[in-house]
Amino acid sequence: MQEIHIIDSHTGGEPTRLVMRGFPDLGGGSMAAQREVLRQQHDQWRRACLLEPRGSEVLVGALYCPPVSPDATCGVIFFNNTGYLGMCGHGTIGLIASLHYQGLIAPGVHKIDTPVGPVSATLHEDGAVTLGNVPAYRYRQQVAVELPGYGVFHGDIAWGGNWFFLVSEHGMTLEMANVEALTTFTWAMLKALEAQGITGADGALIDHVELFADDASADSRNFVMCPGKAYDRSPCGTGTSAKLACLAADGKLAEGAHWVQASITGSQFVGHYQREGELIRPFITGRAHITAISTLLIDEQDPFAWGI
Ligand code: PYC
Repeated sequence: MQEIHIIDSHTGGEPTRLVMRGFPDLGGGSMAAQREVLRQQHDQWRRACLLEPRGSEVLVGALYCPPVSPDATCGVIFFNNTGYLGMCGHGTIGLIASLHYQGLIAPGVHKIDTPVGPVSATLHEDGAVTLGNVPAYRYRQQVAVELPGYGVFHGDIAWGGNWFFLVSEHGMTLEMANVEALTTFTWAMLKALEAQGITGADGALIDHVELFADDASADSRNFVMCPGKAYDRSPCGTGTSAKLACLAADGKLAEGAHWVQASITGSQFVGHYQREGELIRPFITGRAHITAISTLLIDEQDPFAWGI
């Protein structure tokens, strides 16, 4: 039997499965280099942890790693049912809450190394967490994409730690009752972006689509489609960062002013930004709740030991 020691949490409804022990050694180097070793040599561990029969497409995994920077608390590599993420906002909030629950960190500011650069995470006395994300920016404005069977839509392309296509005019109703249609629509949009060669900087794949609508108790409500065809139950930390970059670029939100982003489930993040030259530094505040501490067992006799 192989054992993977995990702690599960959710942030605004979106689950994070933090792997504390059990994955193979990744040999050191930068977090990006370690993510490549995991991807190329040990990907079955990601699959065992997140795919059926132990997981589902909704889970985001976070591998707890030793820090790379001398002043960092730890490093982390995020992954999901189909592959690996650059950064993950809700996952960083889940990571901090999970480390605190285990008595490994105290309230204060923590530097966390990620494959796309260091981030800060402030654990407040009341348990809330503020992520200081990697710098974000809008790359292109109102790019047209044609969706077979739907029509032509326009969206901004922005980096918030992952690549996003942000659409405000879409004609869809952003309500839980409409999740199936929203999933079909945004998945078609992700595929159309790829097929039509619409990318982030340097040809990077846009792997998240974000739709916006009005919300009665927030500045906006979103629906975020993630790379593994699961929608984000939280307002998406990297997606909210991308949104802040677009708001800043449009002059619609002043530096330091608060933006309340609601998700399709009704959970909320509060964001603001600081200017850093042409880029912005997004800050996202949310809360995570611990849901389980357990040990995943991998029985080599099991035909589905490494996931379905
Ligand atoms: O919160 O950044 C986020 C995120 C990315 C994918 C799922 N959640």
